[in-house]
Amino acid sequence: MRYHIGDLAQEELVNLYKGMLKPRMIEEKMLVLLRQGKISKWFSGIGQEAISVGVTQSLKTEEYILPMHRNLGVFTSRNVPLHRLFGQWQGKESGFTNGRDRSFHFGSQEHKIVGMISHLGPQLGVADGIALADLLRRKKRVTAVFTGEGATSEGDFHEALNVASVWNLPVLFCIENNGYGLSTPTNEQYHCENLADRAKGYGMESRIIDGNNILEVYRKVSELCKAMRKRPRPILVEFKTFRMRGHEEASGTKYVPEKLMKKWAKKDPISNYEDFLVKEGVLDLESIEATKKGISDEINENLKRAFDESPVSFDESKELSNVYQEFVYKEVDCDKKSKNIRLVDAISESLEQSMYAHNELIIMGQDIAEYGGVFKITEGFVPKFGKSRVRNTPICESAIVSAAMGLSINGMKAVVEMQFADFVSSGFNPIVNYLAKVHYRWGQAADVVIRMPCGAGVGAGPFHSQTNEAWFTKTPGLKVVYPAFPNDAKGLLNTAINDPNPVLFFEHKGLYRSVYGDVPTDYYTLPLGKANLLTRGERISIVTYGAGVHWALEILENHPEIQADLIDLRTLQPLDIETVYDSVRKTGKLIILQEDTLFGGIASDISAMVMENCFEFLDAPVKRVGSLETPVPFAKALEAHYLPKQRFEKAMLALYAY
Ligand SMILES: Cc1ncc(C[n+]2csc(CCOP(=O)(O)OP(=O)(O)O)c2C)c(N)n1
Ligand SMILES: [Mg+2]
Repeated sequence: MRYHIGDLAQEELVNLYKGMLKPRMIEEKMLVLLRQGKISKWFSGIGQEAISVGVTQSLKTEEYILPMHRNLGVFTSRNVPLHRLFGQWQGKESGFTNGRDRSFHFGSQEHKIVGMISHLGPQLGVADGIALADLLRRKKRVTAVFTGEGATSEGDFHEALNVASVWNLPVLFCIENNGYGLSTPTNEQYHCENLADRAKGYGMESRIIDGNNILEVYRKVSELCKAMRKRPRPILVEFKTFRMRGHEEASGTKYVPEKLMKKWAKKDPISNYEDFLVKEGVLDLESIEATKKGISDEINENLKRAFDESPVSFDESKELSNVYQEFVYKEVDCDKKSKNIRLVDAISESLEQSMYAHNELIIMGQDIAEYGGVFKITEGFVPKFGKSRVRNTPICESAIVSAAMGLSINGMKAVVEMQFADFVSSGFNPIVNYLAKVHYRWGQAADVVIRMPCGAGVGAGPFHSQTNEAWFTKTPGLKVVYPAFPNDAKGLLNTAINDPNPVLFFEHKGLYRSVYGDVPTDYYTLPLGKANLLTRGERISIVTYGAGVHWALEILENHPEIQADLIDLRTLQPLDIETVYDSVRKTGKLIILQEDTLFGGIASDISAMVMENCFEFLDAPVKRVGSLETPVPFAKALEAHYLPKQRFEKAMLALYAY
């Protein structure tokens, strides 16, 4: 291996050596502990240390870095205390996740490290968001993010690189090409010579760097970072290296040809560099021994500390309360001046006033800038807030949701407009796996609102009509809001934006331009988790939300004899179940109406909860009404029968007469 010292100072040379030695020695210790059954799982980065260490040392400490499962050297280079790392791997409280997640699945704002989620790809888009925040604040900073060559096959890789290039984000995309993704060799993973060549397709620069040569990594990456700070832009780097151990320790390396192992063993980044430094007279055997002894003592002391710590204990209320970031709702009232406007106008007003209220709120979505979005909700925003805050995005829901997460990590707020709620499936992974779990895992807020134009009755067929709230009410960590009136929509959206937790905000397209209401003209808020009792009656409770509220109101108007409590849930998570219980205890009869198909929907859960908690008060079985168990059909006659309005009327009258 050839090393060029160039203008590197002696101290830098030694720091790079020590920087690589520490993760290597920690790993060697971990392998021993693994064999003794004292730790559970280990993903080895042995042989790849030059990349983690070289890249981290090229960055400034205030610059974010997003490592993967083989990047222990990132953590040690950022001086994460070893007892905390060990505590993390043992599920102890001194770790970073209170025992809730394992290995390198955590972040630390203190160290500007954002750990991976198991799904690999999404963190590439998160890096985009972090870099976007830096760019908007005119901070001359680089964000570095890692991926293995295997994960470059994920759509997230393509999406994140494309967004970074279109938006000129200073992201250093680092591919560690170590020859294998689990057991899959590169020739079964991709079909081009160098992954770096892909950069051209994204309109981006790239480099190939020998990932086993620490001086090469450090010098070249330092240069790139300098250039990117000066002129923000993404760069793709492919580090050529090799995975010297199994995917994880238990799985072995049987499938790796012996020849390859031998070839790469000769290229070990540490022993080669050590020899070089000795030859150059920078190190001698004595100083090497002293360094090793120092690291070994540090490891042993910290290990003892971690082992001595008692395991985390279960505290149910702590577990439950840590799913969400604490949010103290602040009621903002405004004077009574109001205007009769449509649901669509109320949402637009909320967004506009929130943009004034939070100067670091960014709105992102397809065609939302000059075009104003397909529903024209952000029409006229660009002249007021500029294109940097009202951002058109490429068609890549996953990267944009991930980027919104990155904005939140870097202290900003984001609203993402799904063009149609149906398309959220293309951004599903980061929502349910990243945003929903990040606070519970390592205490990071996901300050993101995802707007969901949803619902049927508009003749739009199976892919533009779904009301898919049940995909999200199932997932702890998300909040789900679903207003039926302009007044609620504005106040609840304002609160959703204030709330630092991820909120799915459902907006029924069929109500956008058909429902009017008096809405205060100034900014105000309404609390999440509070249902609204729209009509009062002693004989039956009707629970619904969204379009169902308007169907129920219409049917009650046609049947003035019916004495009903009509409850508009307004938010589904948190769910105001107490209001439902109170009503059922009074009326003894409950019918739940939802636009979505029944199975697995919120109506089923409410029904079960009422059965469990109010059984003695019930005078009849709880009734659920929803759409037919089919996709949403297009033709009017089909759609009318798919939707539950007529079935609801019949079922309600039958229950009333029960
Ligand atoms: C979406 C997803 N699919 C599959 C896996 C299982 N898995 C975890 S790591 C891995 C291999 C990753 O290979 P590569 O990106 O090359 O990284 P390396 O492990 O080689 O560092 C696989 C298949 C996963 N974690 N996430
Ligand atoms: Mg790999």
